[in-house]
Amino acid sequence: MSRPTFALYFPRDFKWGTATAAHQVEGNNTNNQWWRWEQSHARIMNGDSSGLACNWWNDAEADFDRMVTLGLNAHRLSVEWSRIEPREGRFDSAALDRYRAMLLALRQRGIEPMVTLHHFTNPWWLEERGGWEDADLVVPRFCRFVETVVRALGDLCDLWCTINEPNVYAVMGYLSGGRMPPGVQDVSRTANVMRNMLIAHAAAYQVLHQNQRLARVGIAHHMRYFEPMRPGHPLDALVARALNSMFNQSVLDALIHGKWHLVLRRGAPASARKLRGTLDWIGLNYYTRHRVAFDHTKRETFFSELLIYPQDVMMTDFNFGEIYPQGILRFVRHLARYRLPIYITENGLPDHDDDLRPAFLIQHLHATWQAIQSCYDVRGYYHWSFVDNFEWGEGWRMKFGLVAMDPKTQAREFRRSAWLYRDIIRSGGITSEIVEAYAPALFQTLYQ
Ligand code: IFM
Repeated sequence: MSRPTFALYFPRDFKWGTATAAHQVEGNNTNNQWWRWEQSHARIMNGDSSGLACNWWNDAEADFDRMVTLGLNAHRLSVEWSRIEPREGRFDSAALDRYRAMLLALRQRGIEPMVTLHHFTNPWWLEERGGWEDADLVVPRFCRFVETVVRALGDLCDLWCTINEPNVYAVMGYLSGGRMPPGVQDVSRTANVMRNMLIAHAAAYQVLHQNQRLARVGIAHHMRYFEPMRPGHPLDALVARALNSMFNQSVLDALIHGKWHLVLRRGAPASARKLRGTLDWIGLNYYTRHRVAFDHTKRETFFSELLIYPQDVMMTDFNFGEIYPQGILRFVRHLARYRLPIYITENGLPDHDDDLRPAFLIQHLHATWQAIQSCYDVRGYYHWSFVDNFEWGEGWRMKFGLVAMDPKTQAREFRRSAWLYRDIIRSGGITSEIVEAYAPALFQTLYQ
């Protein structure tokens, strides 16, 4: 007996995209703190460094052509502050021209750009003076940079993402003790950096609107799904709730309600009132679920994470995280209360042999579709990432791309999931034929 057919269609104007960040793809970004950090090989897995990355500074257009092959109509990329302002107050018009050329090339291919203004990297001149630790230093300089960018590129882009993952930047750089520069481990400095990034976001929001009437400004907010390691254990539940509040909710409460969370208080913080209402849309970067437990031996944070997962739990390569597609739906449901458009600004996984990605993609898009069915205003999905790129401290070993790339030769090859994404985009959604062809084991779950 033949199987029934079904089609889960997305809205006609849905943005089908991918996402990248300047330092991870451009190559030879020698003038920021990450490049310097990479020069000490012990810090990056396998002694890797970003090097030529994916050679986008010279030829992003070749990958933009490949995006056309897949039928993408959106791409999120970032501009590199250290290229545009290599020395304090000196702006490089050639760098801005190169970004103009990239945005134009995307538009000519029918791909709408979303531009991120800060994605983990700082010009060295800023970092040397304390970077994001000093609000008086960084906020006005970030605003001046943003103003320069919107004036130079505003005719080609109106969808702006001010800052990528302030919580990840702060935690990885100032709490993890070495996963990202400057390699600090200090709770209060972490909170301070996160707070300064949110202040800078709010200031940049005003700058963008003052310079572009129709600017649509948001943030890419990384949300992790925290659950107690031992279900029903009160202290684990407390830890999960605290992490959710500090990592996920604090950013939203600051930018939507103008409220700091307790953890963001250090000394006498400036009022958060100015931050209220500084989002035109919310970007959700969603990857994984984390099971956490109270741990009194962890003096700074009081929690530890489950590292060995039971057999039946789906994990990505290198234990990057647990695959939990329902998380997308749950977070969208949570975000919907703010009545703002939502973009899934990142979602993906490291999967070098592409054996997990097809099901991952279908399941996460299915959860997104379910959210849209519930009338939640999800406008687009940007898969992380288009092409394998430099994954920060993990170097080149984590393969996030729909397109595989060998950093030694720059050779590219579409992975099977690239064709899957193309077929979904072509069909306007997930059809039973697509599920049969790429992940037949999911058929029963999707057909309900
Ligand atoms: O590669 C990163 C990206 O720069 C920020 N969000 C998470 C991705 C995967 O780790």
